[in-house]
Amino acid sequence: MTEQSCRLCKGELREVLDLGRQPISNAFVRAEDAAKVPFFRLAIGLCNSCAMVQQLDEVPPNQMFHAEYPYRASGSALIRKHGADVAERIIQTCPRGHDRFVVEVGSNDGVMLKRLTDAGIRHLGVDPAAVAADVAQTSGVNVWKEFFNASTATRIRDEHGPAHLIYSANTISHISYLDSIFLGVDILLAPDGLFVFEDRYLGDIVNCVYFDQIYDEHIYLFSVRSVQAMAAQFGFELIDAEHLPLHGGSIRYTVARAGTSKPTAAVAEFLVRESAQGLAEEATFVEFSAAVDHIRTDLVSLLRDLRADGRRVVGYGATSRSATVMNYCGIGPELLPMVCDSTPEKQGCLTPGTKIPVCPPESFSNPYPDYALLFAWNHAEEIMAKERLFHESGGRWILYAPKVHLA
Ligand code: JHZ
Ligand code: ZN
Repeated sequence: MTEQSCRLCKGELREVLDLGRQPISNAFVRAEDAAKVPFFRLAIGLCNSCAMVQQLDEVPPNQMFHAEYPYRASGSALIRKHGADVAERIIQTCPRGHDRFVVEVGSNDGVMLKRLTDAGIRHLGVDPAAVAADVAQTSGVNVWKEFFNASTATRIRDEHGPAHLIYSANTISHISYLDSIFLGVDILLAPDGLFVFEDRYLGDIVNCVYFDQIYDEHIYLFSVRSVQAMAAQFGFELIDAEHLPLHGGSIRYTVARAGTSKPTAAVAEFLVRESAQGLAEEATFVEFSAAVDHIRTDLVSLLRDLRADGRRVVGYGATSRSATVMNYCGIGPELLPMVCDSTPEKQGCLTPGTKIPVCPPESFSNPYPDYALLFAWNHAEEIMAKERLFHESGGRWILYAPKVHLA
């Protein structure tokens, strides 16, 4: 089904980019199941009223976020540090002697909640990715293996009382039914509680042509303006926005019940910058689309030239984002015979749609290829340090945003 109107404010949605037919981005399956991976149309639209950028079509949530969902937040040192920093901040701001209750929506393998568990803070993670939740539970984290919504929120409140903080990283923008999410927050949150969520930032996506941030799971591409409108629509208020360098640029949004806190100057400053950047204008996305098209032309011709020269090129990081790049550009095993990835759940499987074998990182150095296409560019520092010998022995990294270039 294609949406004609904004899921949030019912304003008119204008299509601004079509990335074609795409598979479920995290459908890493064995060869015998590769033909069964479902496809959908990946296109985004801009709401001419609240400026929310969102997908026109959507994949049913349980096709994406099921028990075997393979992403593991703890797979990167950067994310482990981030989880620890967030937990530390929560611990520091918990008034002594107060019984605080923290709920995390999309707690994955417990990368953040583990720290709260160790600090003795009352908490609950909610995540339908049961196998990842098992990892969290093994380290003592409390998790409900469910989707968060108004009904889950009611049951959590009945069992545990109100939450003082509802935190979420890289999850809220993944949920199409945000009315039920905000209703759940309204039910669960204490009167002076805060709803804090972090998500990829549209401003960085547009600025750096991170078109691979567009895939099935990212139903919405948030901006400060659109989140402010969304919060207001559900009786809440955006009171702070903080830019984070994670995932190529994210924002931590702090939302409170309307009228309970004064918004910081940062919110107004972001709105001014977003308006200068044209984040609510179709013309901005016309330019963005042209840049995306350019990347496809340059990347495919580079890979073809290297193949013609007899060079060996492999992919690094079977990210969700790589599904968009490979399927949009038509990069299959003939151009990229393998993709290395440290996630055991992805190894031995094929990349969705393009059917490239995913191999453990040990295959990378055995022997080193001539070039490596870095899909996990958000972990470039960590990966390049780990694979220092590759570069030292003459190998080159291929990056594709904002333009195709070598490093
Ligand atoms: P990474 C997922 O996106 C899905 P993905 C989700 N939609 C989202 O928003 C973000 O996470 C938060 C591998 N790797 O983190 C592991 C190595 O091989 O960019 C991962 O498969 N070696 C919820 O999938 C991939 O790269 C390494 O040294 O785009 C990175 O995936 C490191 C550090 C990673 O998320
Ligand atoms: Zn709207």
